[in-house]
Amino acid sequence: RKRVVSGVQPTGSIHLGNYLGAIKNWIALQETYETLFFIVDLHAITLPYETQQLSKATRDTAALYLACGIDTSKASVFVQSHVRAHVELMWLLSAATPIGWLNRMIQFKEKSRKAGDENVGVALLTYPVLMASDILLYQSDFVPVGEDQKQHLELTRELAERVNHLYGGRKWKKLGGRGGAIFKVPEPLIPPTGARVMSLTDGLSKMSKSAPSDQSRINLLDPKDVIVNKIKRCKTDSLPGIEFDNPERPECNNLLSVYQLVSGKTKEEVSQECQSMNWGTFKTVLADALIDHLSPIQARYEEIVADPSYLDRVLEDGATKASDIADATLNNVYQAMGFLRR
Ligand code: AQP
Repeated sequence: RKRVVSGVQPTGSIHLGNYLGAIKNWIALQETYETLFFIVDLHAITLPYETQQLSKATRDTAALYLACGIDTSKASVFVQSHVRAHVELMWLLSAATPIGWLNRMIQFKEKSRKAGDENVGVALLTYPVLMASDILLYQSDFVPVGEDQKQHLELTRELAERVNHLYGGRKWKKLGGRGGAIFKVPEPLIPPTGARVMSLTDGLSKMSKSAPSDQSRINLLDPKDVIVNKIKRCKTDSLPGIEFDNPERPECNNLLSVYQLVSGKTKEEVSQECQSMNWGTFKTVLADALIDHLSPIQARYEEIVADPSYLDRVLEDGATKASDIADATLNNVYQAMGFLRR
């Protein structure tokens, strides 16, 4: 079976964007592909973070993966830092990564411009090399990517080809290796449209864990009254009716898309149902649909966290399975790069 890997950073509470844009799609992927889903804690330290929060956020994220429907009989779930090969391969890959490639990354440019050179760690620059390591270690065939990660995946592909060219093939064979490509070159898996969820307070910026205002997002673990309140207070407009795809009404399009995704209805059904509603009525319908969709996830989450040893076992098993694959790739890379074997 073809292999797919993906992960979410434990940088805060998992919100509706992470769920509808990533985790919910994984549930379908685990039926078709061999899947590895990890919590990318090593990426979570690239910007200033709370040391007191990291391990809790990591466990909570893992528990939410399971609560949302990731099935450990089908997928491996693990914590990135528990598989040491990620960091090791990253160093080896760094040696083959031109600095120019990293300097061109839009996310680096944006984030470093905001914080200033003296305030950002080198890890913000080298983040895409760690991401390449996350993907290439598992010889992944496909990687689900949102718009903002496309450039990083392209770098991963170029890096895989460069390493295959620099160290693979006959050169590797001469060193006693199998020869051929060291890494599989992964393809992007573009998620279904409409899965980019925007902020509740600004329909033009994406819903994000790190946005300062909690009012801007629905967290998967928000209690019912908080969901009702956030939807009541979210940004709207004064135009009549509720409609998709009107560029003048980004908030309206966003909330309608969210309603479509959580209700499981088609775009046409939702259009028909909501076109003549006023904001008050639509907000009640949306809040109810959100609560109906999230309540079972929240109930499963509570069950999972009530038994910490269960989660420990899941993460332990996941890390063992992942390490088997990762170590095989890492050993090949050491060999192909000419290192003395232990
Ligand atoms: N608003 C969103 N709509 C759709 N998909 C989203 N994702 C994130 N926000 C939205 C998807 O969630 C996955 C995990 O993202 P991440 O944790 O690696 O980091 P991110 O994309 O930077 O997510 P956040 O929530 O905005 O975190 P912070 O604030 O820490 O940067 C990815 O697949 C992403 O596409």
